[in-house]
Amino acid sequence: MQQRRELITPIPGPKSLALMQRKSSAVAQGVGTTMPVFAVAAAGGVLKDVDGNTLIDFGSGIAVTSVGNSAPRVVTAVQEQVAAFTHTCFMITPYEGYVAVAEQLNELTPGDHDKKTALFNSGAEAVENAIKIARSHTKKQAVVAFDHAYHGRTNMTMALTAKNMPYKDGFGPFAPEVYRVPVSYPYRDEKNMDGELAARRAIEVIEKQVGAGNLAAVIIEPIQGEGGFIVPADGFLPALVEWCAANDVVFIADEVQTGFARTGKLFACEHEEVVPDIIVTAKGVAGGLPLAAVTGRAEIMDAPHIGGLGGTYGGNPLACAAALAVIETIREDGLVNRAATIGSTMLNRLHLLQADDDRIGDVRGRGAMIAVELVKSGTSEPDPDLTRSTALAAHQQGLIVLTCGTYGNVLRFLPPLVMPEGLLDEGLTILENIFLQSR
Ligand code: PLZ
Repeated sequence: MQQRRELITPIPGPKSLALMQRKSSAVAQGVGTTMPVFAVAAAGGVLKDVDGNTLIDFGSGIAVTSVGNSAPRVVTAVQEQVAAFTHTCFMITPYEGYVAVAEQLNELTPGDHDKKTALFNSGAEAVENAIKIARSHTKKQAVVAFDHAYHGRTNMTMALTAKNMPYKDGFGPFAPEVYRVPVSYPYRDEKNMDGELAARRAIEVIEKQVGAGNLAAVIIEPIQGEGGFIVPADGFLPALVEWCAANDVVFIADEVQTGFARTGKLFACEHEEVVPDIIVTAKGVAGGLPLAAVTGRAEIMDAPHIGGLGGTYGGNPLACAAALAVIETIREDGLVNRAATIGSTMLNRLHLLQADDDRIGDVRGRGAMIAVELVKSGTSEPDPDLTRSTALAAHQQGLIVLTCGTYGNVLRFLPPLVMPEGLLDEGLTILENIFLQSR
């Protein structure tokens, strides 16, 4: 596919608008739309719509197509698998692909201890299972999650998720025995709040309000995703891991958004040499096919009885074939380093922009997971309106960007790691011009 932005109609174009009308009539409105543009093809750094426009993709379908859409090795692997067999159910008659993915995950995830893996379909389903496993292992029930956390839309994961609108409103009651504690949010914490102090603040709440004797697991995104691309202060994650280890509490890293080379390491935990007891992965693992995994210490993973874990489709053979191709692509094409380079380019350009524009309160992130937090000029008061209007202007110019954040004031950038340098620069220039023009 041609790696070039090309707009031949307004965005959205007439065919997209017509399809949006059909969508509105046929699809439940609860399933929202960030950008009313219907896709027909995507590859490398671009996505083509039904009207023939080609857009630059700074979203990767929310950090999923890290190896690029329809990446060549993924296409071949899935085509071979789809012609061989599409499903047997791994719990009925197993197949090698599932085992091979488990072996790879056991090998590649942080820590050199014995590990085991179980596969599922979605990030939320994997998080649910991580909690089941931690409870089974510890024989305890409480779970601690953090302010600004996002873990999914199922009942347990809604309980773990912090933000009410749009994820939880009206959908309760939520799973019990979930407790929320403060995270480290360097931009909004008091200035003296370093990582260790922030960890102590969280641990004090845990000890006072939950009690280690009741606590099965602490779950955290090493960089919070939907909550606003919040990178905790150095030392925060290691201090939590240490406390968990000393208190028979399973430390679960939710790397659904940060995993698989996204942050310039294979896993975001590696930035601080954090070794989680359980790591949850999804999204980037299978290049767009639905796959998720729970990988952890063998003795923890083997706590549930035989038959206690599973699901009809978990570790579907097409998704497993895709995952093996993704892992090969990341390794062979050096995508971990590529993510780090994308990160330096984005951070440099955005810091320059911030120096001239005091509505950009913070520039943060790691690798190809970068965001700007937008505020009212010269304050730290969130500006969700500016965030919305900036994203809309980008969309109209053929640049796919997403927003996030508890206050709806974070513009986030998640380009595929195969984004050509020229398109990365062009996307950043579009953003710079939007900020210049809206001043
Ligand atoms: N954990 C850290 O980022 C999914 C959600 C989009 P599923 N994030 C995108 C939306 O509005 O639904 C996510 C995540 C983290 C878990 C999940 C859940 O993964 O595959 O969407 O279930």
